[in-house]
Amino acid sequence: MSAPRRLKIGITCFATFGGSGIVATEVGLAMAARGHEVHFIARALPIRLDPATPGVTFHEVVEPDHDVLQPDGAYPIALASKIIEVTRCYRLDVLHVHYAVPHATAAWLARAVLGPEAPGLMTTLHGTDITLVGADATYLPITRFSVLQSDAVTAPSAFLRETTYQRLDLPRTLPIAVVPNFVDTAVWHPPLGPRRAPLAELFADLPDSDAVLVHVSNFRPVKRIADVVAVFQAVHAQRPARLLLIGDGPDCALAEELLAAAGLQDRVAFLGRQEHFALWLGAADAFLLPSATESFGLAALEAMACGVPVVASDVGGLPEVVVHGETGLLAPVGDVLALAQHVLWLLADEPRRLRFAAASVRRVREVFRAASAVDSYEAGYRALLAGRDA
Ligand code: GMT
Repeated sequence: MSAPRRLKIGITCFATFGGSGIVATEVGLAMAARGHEVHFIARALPIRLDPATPGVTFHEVVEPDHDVLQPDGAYPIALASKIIEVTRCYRLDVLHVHYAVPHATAAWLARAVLGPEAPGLMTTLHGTDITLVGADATYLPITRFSVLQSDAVTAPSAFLRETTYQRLDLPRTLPIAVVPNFVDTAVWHPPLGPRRAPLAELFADLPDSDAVLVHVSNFRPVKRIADVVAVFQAVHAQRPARLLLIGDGPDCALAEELLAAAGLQDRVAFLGRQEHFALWLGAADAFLLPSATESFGLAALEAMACGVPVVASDVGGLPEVVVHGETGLLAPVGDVLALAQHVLWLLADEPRRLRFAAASVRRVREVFRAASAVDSYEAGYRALLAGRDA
């Protein structure tokens, strides 16, 4: 039997901090490690991508500076042009775009120009591209059209698959495969040394009895940063607590303001944007994710992989990630008192917290294995190519 053909794969994603770019990068790196030729086509070097990785080439999308097209307005056209250029130069077999808007649209445009030499197209939906941006009445017809024009469509959760059918009014005959987010457990694992040791550089004095909570996000309104602060405040009212905030975004200032108003700023460490924060995660007792919606919650998965139980909103794809009462605890969106009670209950009994921590690590290793997700994407590429050849 001959070896499976080496594929030439183009990957398009947003390069900034955010789950979709991270997943895209991990998929590309894993494909390169499997011997495929991978071309990242993005506006900037995607976060966590080392361009020196063997088998990987980075192609920067540059928007020409013309007065009539503001730089942002030019992005989809510049991206389509780059996809055309890279496809012609490297003869891409497959283009895998992450985040439907405007990536699937730019891919459709590029394929229309390329004609018979066009690569197959897989579109991976990530969440706000459907729930927020794509379903906006302004963009809806184009989002729907672009998703329909893809040869394969994936979503990270059953929740997002169902939401996409409903919001975009798509026919059920269009398959949307659920490929969950995943983490590299060689990077995201429980601390090997004393769990709280890294915190010594953040807090001069940290009694063992203090609870340590952590939140990681892009600090956008959907993350409900005010609820992170309110939960922390309610926990601290019952037992001394500390909070680690990792990430950056529009609502960072709000967090600072609310924490200062509550007189809690000295109990909080703002760590800003970080690429590698497994050590900080592993030092915490619980991870807070009170989002308004979440298609999956990659940050929750990273916390679980580090042995940190998640206390989160019972919304979107989160119940598919966090098993209530086993790896974490869920409460309705906005119910900060219930979330705080969950944290207090979890931390009231150390053997209980350890049970949740061990169950979290186990679940990541059993259900969200990188190899399974990468197998699914690779099989998807081959199936769509076989479909085209047929
Ligand atoms: O969380 C964000 O706001 C960033 C966003 C993105 O598109 O980068 O994340 C979305 O995609 C992630 C990767 O698939 C998911 O884990 C996040 O749950 C999802 N965010 C939302 O649905 C709000």
